[in-house]
Amino acid sequence: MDHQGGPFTKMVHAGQEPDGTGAVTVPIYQTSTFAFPDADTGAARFAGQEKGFIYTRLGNPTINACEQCVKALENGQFAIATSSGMGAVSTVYLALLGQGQHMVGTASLYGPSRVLAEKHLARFGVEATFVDTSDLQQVERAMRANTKLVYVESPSNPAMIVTDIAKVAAIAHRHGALLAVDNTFASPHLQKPLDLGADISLHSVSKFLNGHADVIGGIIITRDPELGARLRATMTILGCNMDPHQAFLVLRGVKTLGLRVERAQANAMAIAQYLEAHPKVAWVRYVGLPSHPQYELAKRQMAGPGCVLSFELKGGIEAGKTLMNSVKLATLAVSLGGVETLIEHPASMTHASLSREERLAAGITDGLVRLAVGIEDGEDLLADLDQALSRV
Ligand code: LCS
Repeated sequence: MDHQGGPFTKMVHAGQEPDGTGAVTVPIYQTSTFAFPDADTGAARFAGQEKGFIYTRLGNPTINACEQCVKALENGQFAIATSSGMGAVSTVYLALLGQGQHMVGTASLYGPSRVLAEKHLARFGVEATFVDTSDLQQVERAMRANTKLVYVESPSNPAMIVTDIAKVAAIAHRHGALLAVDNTFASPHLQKPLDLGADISLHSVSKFLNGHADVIGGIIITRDPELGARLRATMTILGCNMDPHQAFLVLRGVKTLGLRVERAQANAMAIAQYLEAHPKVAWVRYVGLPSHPQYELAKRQMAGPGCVLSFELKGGIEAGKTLMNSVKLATLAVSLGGVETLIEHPASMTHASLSREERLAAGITDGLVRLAVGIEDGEDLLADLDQALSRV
């Protein structure tokens, strides 16, 4: 029942059968620990010989339902929910990398995902090389004998670079490495990395999966039992578990994932076309525009171009600031993937932790503005941008 049906059916039902009470909505099991019927059962649960809950950091029915649902959306076998997207990234890195080992990543990653590798894991002897993963030759050249992980964000935040997941999976596997894909920007509705050959897919659930800008969370999905067990063991020892209340909100948000993404995507397409034709706009980077360098690849790999775009005004960062200060409907805030439209400046906000050289190499120019389009009326969003651009 769980894993059958189309994507919209799975969003509403997967992992969410009524429990013994008949509750139609999965209840919030707000408990830290679970009573054992007797000592032998407690011991058997700890030994993994008997199924059953023990302690919420290790598992909980509400969190479990959230994991089952998202896992079904990406055709995975195992899912591990985490306290945040960074909790998911940390779990993947720490589960797969050790002293003397190396990872290759997308240069234009979400800033902290890169900083975690380059500045923190480096202290423990892990090496990292960040390249433009849309260029397969750069990926191939970066691989070393000790490369254990290739870590791709596609589309990438905020340069919207698209990486060929199937081809990078083949490179990684040929070198004995695993491929993890941060699928946050596409969401499970538009891209299924495991179907394309990735070993791991992960998300900041704070974005599209939850969708209402009221939860921080993350999730990791895989098909491999050994990998699933290793990732879960790492998450529980790090202690970056999702909370039952978070899981309840995410389950509620996921029910409308497809509806939200499809509507926001239609708005994003209209805005991208409007901006590309505007005389004050220098360039627009949107996966759905034929001007995007990986437009054809994205059409093959994704079910749609998504809801986020970046652009730069001819007047550079000063013009961009005027625009960001002049919008009235769009909100000046970081994050994305919610029902509301958000606008931000990556160089001074989400990607300020990278050096200017690193940002430029990753395609994040000083004047780049990121627009995460929501589900408002498209005409209202266009009118808002139009009045803001008239002030530039
Ligand atoms: N991966 C991607 C692609 C992200 O965009 C983010 C957050 C994370 C991981 C981390 O997730 P978190 O821990 O925040 O749940 N991206 C943000 C952004 O672009 N603006 O604010 C946060």
